[in-house]
Amino acid sequence: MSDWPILHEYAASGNCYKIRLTAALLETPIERRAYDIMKGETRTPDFLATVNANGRIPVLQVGDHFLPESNAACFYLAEGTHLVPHDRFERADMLRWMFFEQYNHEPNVATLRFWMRWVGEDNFSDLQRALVPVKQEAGKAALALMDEHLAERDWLTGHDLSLADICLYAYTHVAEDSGLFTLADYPAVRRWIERIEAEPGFVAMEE
Ligand SMILES: N[C@@H](CCC(=O)N[C@@H](CS)C(=O)NCC(=O)O)C(=O)O
Repeated sequence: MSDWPILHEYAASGNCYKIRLTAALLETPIERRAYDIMKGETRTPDFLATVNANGRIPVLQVGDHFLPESNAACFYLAEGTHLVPHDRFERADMLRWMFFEQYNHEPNVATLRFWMRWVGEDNFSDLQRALVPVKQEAGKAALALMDEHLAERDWLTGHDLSLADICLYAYTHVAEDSGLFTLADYPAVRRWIERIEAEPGFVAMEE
């Protein structure tokens, strides 16, 4: 086993991508192990017993330790670097946006991307069909809140790029994949996306 952290992942997942992007921006080498979530490879008894009892990727493996939850993995890689603000309030504010991502943004913007592109409308359950407009409305609210905030500043917190930007970029820049969001409605978000993509070391998401 190498000394590098190992990312257990599914390449098209934004939650996995945000960890690869953090590692790339920090020039931190990581190994990658692929699982096909469409074939239930994160639900096998072996995966549940050894990698993540919650049956999901991403998981960052550090030696014998396994760290599920994408934003925790980003934090593990970035602590002590320029991607985590030194100022105490800004550091907490960065976490605020990372919690916002997991509560207000990802369950709507990312879930609709997965439902529309991977599951397919023809295969929706009644519950999924009923939830689409609810999640679309909530996703729009999350994007509008980001847009309003970014209209007056370059980065979500402080004066520089931080994990808050990386974690929210992951699913924001592909929000249109679901066909249910239009990024042109959020001009400040679009300019922020361009700023992130111009960062030295930036790597694009993989399909
Ligand atoms: N809150 C978790 C979400 C993890 C998650 O939902 N992973 C999805 C892919 S993005 C997954 O593993 N799905 C496969 C499954 O649930 O079986 C994180 O941020 O890492």
